[in-house]
Amino acid sequence: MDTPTHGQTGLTGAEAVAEALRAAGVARIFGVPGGGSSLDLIAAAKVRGLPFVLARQETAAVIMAATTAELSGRPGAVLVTRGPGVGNAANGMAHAALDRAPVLLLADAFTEAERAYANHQYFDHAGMLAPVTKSAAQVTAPSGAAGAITATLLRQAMAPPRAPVLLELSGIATRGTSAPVPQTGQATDGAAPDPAALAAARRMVTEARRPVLVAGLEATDPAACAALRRLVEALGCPALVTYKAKGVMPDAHLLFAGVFTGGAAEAPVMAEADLILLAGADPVEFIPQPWRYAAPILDLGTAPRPLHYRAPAVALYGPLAPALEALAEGAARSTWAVEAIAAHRAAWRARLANAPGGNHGLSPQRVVEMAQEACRRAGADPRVAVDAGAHMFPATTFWQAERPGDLLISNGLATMGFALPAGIAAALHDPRRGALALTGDGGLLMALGELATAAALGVKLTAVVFNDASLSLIDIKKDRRDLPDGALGWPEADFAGVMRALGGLGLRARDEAGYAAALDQALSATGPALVDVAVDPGSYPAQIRALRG
Ligand SMILES: Cc1ncc(C[n+]2csc(CCOP(=O)(O)OP(=O)(O)O)c2C)c(N)n1
Repeated sequence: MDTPTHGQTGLTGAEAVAEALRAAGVARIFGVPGGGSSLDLIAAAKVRGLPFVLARQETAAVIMAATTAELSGRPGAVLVTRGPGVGNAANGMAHAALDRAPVLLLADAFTEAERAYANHQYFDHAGMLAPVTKSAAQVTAPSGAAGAITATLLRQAMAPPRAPVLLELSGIATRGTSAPVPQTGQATDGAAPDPAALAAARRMVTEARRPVLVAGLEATDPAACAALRRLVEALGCPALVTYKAKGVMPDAHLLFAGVFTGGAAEAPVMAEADLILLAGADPVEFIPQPWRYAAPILDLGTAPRPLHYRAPAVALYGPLAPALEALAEGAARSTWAVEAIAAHRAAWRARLANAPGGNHGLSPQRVVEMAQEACRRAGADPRVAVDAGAHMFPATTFWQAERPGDLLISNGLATMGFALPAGIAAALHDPRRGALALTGDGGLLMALGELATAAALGVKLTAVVFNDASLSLIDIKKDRRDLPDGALGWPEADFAGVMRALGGLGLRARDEAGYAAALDQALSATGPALVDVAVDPGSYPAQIRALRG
């Protein structure tokens, strides 16, 4: 066991790292510890009032940290053991990379002395994670620079485009000579936009008669969101949101025109544009289909994009809020009529509607709508976390968001197993609002252990499982292929029973009346609850055709 070396001044490496995390505004550390440095770090963090949240699996822990980062605007932190801990965290890190979340992964590592002989559990952590990390560093004993190294990594993670970073720790119980903890600067908000690019952008906006704005993940920043709404209202133009920007323009807003994925469902309104204004929309948010529109693009973003679907005519990169504010100032009204925008919105919703449920279960659309109706009845205002799968289409279309962060999703990576850990993190972040996790049964099975995490924490979380005993999104794509039995599905599982066994409230619903009653009961519970609801997947194929073309 590492023991602190006394007789030297300054902090231990673990203390210096914990101080740097706290100075950067990290809210809590998630993870699954190993026996080495991660234990030192948990203890040092505890003394500094920084709680540790034990997850059941490392990728879930990274998703929790990434979600906390998205919601707080501060870096997320997660600690894992060396070897398998890092391996298990890799998919979470890929999520953080492609969903632009500033997460610091703190991984136990071998000391220099151990590296001379150790093979067991050793692989090159930084090499394995290189494609999904912006930077990586090590703290090895004894190091007086642990605080500074941590602060530098956190700054890099927060610098646009935000990204995960890796810090390998060994021997951090040792006291360094001195370890001053520098203040971690927040992302440089507020810098004025480049005058030439701004002038070009202004000209484009002024000359456009029918602009359409697409808000993306970078516009969830509160100042950017406020400025974006001012710009849209000044232009009186349709505004669409990506999945991650749900709520940047509220679904109930007169100028809200739908969700933009780059697919077919939103094409009619986009096709009428004479200017497409991408506002903080990262190309990672669009589905891999060729760009459909001829209108020139004005690209506003926090940082240049390495790859575009279509090269923008004008680009303005830097802090988003000042750029949007500068464009809103003096922006003239477009020729769009609100009635035309309302017609587009209604037609978009109609195209994506699910058919009524059948013998197999409820309409997926009704599962979403009824969940929101039940929240209103209960006076509840939970954030909603959505998993990857066919159920995400009704969830992202029919869940009505009002503010950024109302809907959480893995979109850049689109990983299954997201909704449950994200919901837990959202409920910890804001216990008053709590969270709903909307998940397919396949996605839930990938993160099932986190039901135990939710139960142990007692968080206000309701998981709604769209139970169709299959990987429906993949089933839709099988076409005429003759697949063996069991390739895309399984015997129906009793998730309510699983939830009860793990210490939460578990309920099962097989019709609308039963579902409404189960939701009421779940939403009035003080701790976590799970509603296992049978859904009829029959209308997914038509929905995905309407969505993607
Ligand atoms: C980790 C991971 N593995 C595989 C996939 C590919 N994939 C996307 S959706 C899906 C099926 C999801 O099934 P389920 O969770 O039951 O939701 P449903 O489609 O039935 O709504 C699969 C396998 C993925 N996105 N993420």
